[in-house]
Amino acid sequence: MYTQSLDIPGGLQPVDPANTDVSPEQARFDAVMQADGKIEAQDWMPDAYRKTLIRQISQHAHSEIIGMQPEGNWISRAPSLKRKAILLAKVQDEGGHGLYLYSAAETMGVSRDQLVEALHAGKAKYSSIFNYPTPTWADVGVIGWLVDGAAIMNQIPLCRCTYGPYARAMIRICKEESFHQRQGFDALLSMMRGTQAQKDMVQQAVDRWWWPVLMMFGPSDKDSIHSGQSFQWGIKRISNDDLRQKFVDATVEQAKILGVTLPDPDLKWNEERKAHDYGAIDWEAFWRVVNGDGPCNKERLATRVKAHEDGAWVREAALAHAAKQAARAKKQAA
Ligand code: FAQ
Repeated sequence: MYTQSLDIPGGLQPVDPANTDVSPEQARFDAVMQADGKIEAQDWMPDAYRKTLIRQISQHAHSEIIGMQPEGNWISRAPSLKRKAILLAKVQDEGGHGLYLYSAAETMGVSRDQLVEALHAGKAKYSSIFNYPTPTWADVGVIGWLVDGAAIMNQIPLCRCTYGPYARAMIRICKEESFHQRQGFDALLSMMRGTQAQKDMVQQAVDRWWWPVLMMFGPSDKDSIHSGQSFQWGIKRISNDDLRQKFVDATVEQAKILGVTLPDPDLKWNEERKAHDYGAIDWEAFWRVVNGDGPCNKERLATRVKAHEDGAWVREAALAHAAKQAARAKKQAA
């Protein structure tokens, strides 16, 4: 059965085998939902289920691809060979995540070209968090620690999503995100054991990223438009606010080990709730960034479009090679 922390009007209705109003396909789908099973690519599914998953998976894929930019910016300037090798591997992993996720979306009947076109035309969303700059090396460490940390918190429950291809992609992605989070924390720990200037640099980066990271989990539950339906379909398992709370509680302890201050005067342990209270999130700022007016939205999109255009020759060469191979195979078979 579903575990859900949102109050869904009507809740999940039991499947009634005597109900002949629904098609056999719908009845099978409902039974899979009821049993908390998996829907696979070849299975019938309601259009709205398909649409919501294409929306979420493609936004997620775009986030991974655009998300390569803030850290990619530092590959040529990493402070040592070791940090450079780690960062290179991490950024490549994010590119790989984007590819698994585009493949998962393609199993639902949409082409990668369509998805990429929507991104490049500014019609598709990607995570707000990747529209902020990385002015120092400490920002790279903070992305690993906090952004990947938030991503793991949000993505672990997605490993149990009812859509099989997405759930399986998420298992591998989460394993890699775990390495990403650890490497960020490790880089920051080294800096916090260094000079005062290094410590200040880390604190300033934490100050820059803390609030945008809390926004990554999406609008508060009362304003989340998709959560109710996504819970019913077993796509979402834990609400935006509950995940945000889990993240805050886990991060406070890690910040103590690092020796940094989280920039929120209202952040304090609430003994009654057995959780931390935290200050108000500036949702207007969040929506401004989501709607294209963040510090780096234009730059991120322009960089992505240029990279795609510069890579046109690679795609053309791959297609020409594939056509040649197919013609050769056909000739041999004749
Ligand atoms: N940014 O009704 P809800 C990463 C939109 S990957 C922009 O609550 P839902 C790895 C939402 O799309 C990070 N838009 O929506 C990495 C919807 O708009 P729509 C990405 C946002 O889907 C690390 C509207 O607001 N992770 O970090 C955001 O139920 C380092 C209403 O919201 C995923 O995509 C936002 N932050 O819940 C890579 C995980 N939040 O579509 C490189 C999968 C909400 O109606 C470096 N996605 N919106 O136009 C999810 O879990 C969900 O889609 C949520 C949103 C939780 C993000």
